[in-house]
Amino acid sequence: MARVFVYGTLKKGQPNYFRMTDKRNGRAEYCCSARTVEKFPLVIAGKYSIPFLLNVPGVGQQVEGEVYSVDTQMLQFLDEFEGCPHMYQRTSVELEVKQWAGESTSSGQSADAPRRMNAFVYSTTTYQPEWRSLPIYESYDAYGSHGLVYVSREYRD
Ligand code: PCA
Repeated sequence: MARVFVYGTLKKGQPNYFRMTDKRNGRAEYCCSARTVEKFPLVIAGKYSIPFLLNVPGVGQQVEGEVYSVDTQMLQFLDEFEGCPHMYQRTSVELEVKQWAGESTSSGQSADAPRRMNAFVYSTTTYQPEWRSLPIYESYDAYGSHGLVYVSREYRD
């Protein structure tokens, strides 16, 4: 099993979450909510308003997301779905755990549960230079007040 940190359309409530729960793609089990230890610029870019974590550590904000434990089939599916390695590259990132699955907000963190971990993330170094001047977000929401409408793969031309 591998761990994947998702920060964009694959999060719960976001347009591609259903792909994580579709058993034909493999298995994904929710582990925790987390944020990157380092800052990264998270931007919404291009004519399809796609979220990208630009692989420029130290710039932007700590990025919020969710960690899933995935099997090799799901990892392969995600690589293909994310256009890896052309559009995104799968790299490793250090994370601070916010909340473990099944843990209530009031109970706080269990003493023996790790507070930091590494996971794969789909980030990019192959972006257009002008994306560096786009607004940055700490948490992506396809339906947020930015008003940028995410265009699903199926509708792109
Ligand atoms: N899907 C991946 C990368 C960006 C996107 O929309 C994710 O949610 O992490």
